[in-house]
Amino acid sequence: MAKVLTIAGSDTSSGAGIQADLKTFSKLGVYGTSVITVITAQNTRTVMKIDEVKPATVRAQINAVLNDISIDAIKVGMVYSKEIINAVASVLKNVKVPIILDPIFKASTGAVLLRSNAYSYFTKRLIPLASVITPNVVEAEKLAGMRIKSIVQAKTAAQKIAKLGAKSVIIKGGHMQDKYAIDILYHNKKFVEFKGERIDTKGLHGAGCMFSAALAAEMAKGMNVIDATKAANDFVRSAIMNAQKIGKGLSVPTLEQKHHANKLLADLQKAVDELETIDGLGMIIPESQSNIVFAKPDAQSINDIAGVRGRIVKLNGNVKAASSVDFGASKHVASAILAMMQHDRSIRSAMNIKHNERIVAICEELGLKVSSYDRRNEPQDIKTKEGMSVKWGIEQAIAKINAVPDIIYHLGDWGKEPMILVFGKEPMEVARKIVAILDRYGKS
Ligand code: PXL
Repeated sequence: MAKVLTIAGSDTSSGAGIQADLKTFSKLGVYGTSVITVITAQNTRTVMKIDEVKPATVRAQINAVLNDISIDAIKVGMVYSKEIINAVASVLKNVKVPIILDPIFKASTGAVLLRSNAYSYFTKRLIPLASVITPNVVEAEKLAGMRIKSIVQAKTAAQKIAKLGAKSVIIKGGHMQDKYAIDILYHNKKFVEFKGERIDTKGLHGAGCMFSAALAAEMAKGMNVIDATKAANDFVRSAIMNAQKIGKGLSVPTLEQKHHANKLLADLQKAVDELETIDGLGMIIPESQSNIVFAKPDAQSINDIAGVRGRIVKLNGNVKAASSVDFGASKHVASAILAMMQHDRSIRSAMNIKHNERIVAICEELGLKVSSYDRRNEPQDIKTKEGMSVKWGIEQAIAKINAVPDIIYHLGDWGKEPMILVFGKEPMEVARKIVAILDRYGKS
């Protein structure tokens, strides 16, 4: 496993600093180690106190890691004082692995994070050790001693910063257009531009730390600086899109729940894409069309369950998603999975298909556990309650075989089309079951 070291400050709110770095490493599948340079007392509103770790202790921490663990890349974040800079530089000057230097001058909340008398030490002792330096526009303006208002100026600034001794320079958001932000990478005397949808990082704390941490992680895995920049950009973009208000002040980019939510949507979309490629799938889609759903592990309501907006519809014998996947996009199939999850939390995905006796027989031939319920037995008081019918039916079907089935069908009722529900742990498993069913059905 690739191993990374971050040398940075502690942020009590975990939006930036050591805590953000370690979370980033973990998300990107590298092993993270950490050396703490300063302890900040801060939250999402303000930095209240900065306490320096003794320079000898900073040096000892770095040596403790490097003397034991074979580190593949090092990120340097907040260093604060000339004493700490000297301690860090004295050890890192003998190191051969890529060093990613993230200039940290000022907090988004305004606090000074590099003492003014330490600035010359930062440029003279640390920048020459950097494989990559990652300033934002404001930091790049200070380092290059010029204003940056255009792409041309950003490129000039990158060249000036490279002259301070960094091998590669990335100026983040080097040029802002209405819709796009352009990062400039200056590498081997050439420029590479990364044009992305403009994402507003105003009112955000910690995105820069995550970017340099992600860059270090990707380079530790062996990626070149161009690919690593692209990957780090994508990673931070997703963290920023998931930014949440954790406290009362600035939002922080998050890699937690909402990122999982995105992963869940992506997994569902993948299964939908797969279903769209299956020839003849339209054959087993009911008149009222289909949906496939995927529930969050702790789903409590249909808003915690993703489905295809506008359903999956028949098109020329195949199927097509009417729109994208989203939470709360399904009512019926989502209600079914909610009821199912009351009995088995691991069954989180389902899709409805057309009912006929042949399809039920095929499910049994395939060894799937099949159960059913009869809508005509549904009590009147349940029929009139929105969303209760499906729940009642699932309960009936589970009780009938005293187990959690793979397949539940019902034969319909006045105005209700007969239907089969295919269940699974995740959407790809459901898609595989559907493919197996169709395979036999198409041959019969
Ligand atoms: O976001 C810059 C940053 C980096 N490192 C530490 C910080 C901050 C911002 O407050 O506290 C430790």
